[in-house]
Amino acid sequence: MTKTRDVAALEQIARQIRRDSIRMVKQAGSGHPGGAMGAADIFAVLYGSVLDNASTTRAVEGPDRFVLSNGHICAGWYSALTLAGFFPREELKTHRKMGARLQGHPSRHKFPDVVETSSGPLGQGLSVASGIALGKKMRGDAGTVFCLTGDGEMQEGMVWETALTAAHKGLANLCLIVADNDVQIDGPTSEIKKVRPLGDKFAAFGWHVIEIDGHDIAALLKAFDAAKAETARPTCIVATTTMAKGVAFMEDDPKWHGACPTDDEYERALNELGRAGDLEDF
Ligand SMILES: Cc1ncc(C[n+]2csc(CCOP(=O)(O)OP(=O)(O)O)c2C)c(N)n1
Repeated sequence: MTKTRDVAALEQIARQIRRDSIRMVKQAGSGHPGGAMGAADIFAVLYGSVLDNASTTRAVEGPDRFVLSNGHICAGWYSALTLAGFFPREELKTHRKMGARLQGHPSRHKFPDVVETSSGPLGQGLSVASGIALGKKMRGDAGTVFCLTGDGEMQEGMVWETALTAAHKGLANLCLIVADNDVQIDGPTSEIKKVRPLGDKFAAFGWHVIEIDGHDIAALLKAFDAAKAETARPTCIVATTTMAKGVAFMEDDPKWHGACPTDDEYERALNELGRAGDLEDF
């Protein structure tokens, strides 16, 4: 895929990621469509435009690097990786199958070419990303390390230890994106254990904070530009998202954190996302 800053083209990539996520969960009979669809615009902008990784066939080689910390939303990430050409799209149908490279939670052992660190246990990815960023800084290597987390994930104490460390070390080459949909597995994050306001918290920890609508492609492009231009502090992009964005009956319903659609729901979801331009190749 040629990198682009064209908003319409990136929106089309995001739509494909949403369709792929639903298809992958349906084919597996289980999985996590909501977070994957909610982060589709973030994945589309990262892989369709921002990440400097076109010079390698191994996504873990960079110079830019990406760590998916909220591993349960990997259907959307795997889709973005195929669109960026890192493995064949037909492999998407192996998602969550025994022995497959595309495990239901990303496995570094199964797929070392693209998975920086196995994820599923929440809270750990930012530590790994900041370690990679620190190594890069010490070697004087170019590139930015991006890490995606959920908002419920911010309840993990390890995240805040890393927030302290990354600011202390001045890791300007680290960019955290929080997909803040105010939904976690059991209900609204704000009712279970609130984490907002995330921007104020990261600013207090000494981070460069950018708060945006996580479905606004132009705002995402601008935010990633600002993160790459930052020279002193790590950046936290607080991206407000809607769980299962794009399909009205699924949106904002914690049920779709981890559920497989019925045949009827599946058809309705794909119809609402629209079939125009659908690659339909797996
Ligand atoms: C350490 C840890 N505790 C609990 C879980 C179980 N779990 C998986 S996803 C999830 C909810 C996370 O919420 P959020 O980060 O907001 O993700 P979203 O629901 O938006 O996809 C939980 C509690 C886990 N994977 N790891």
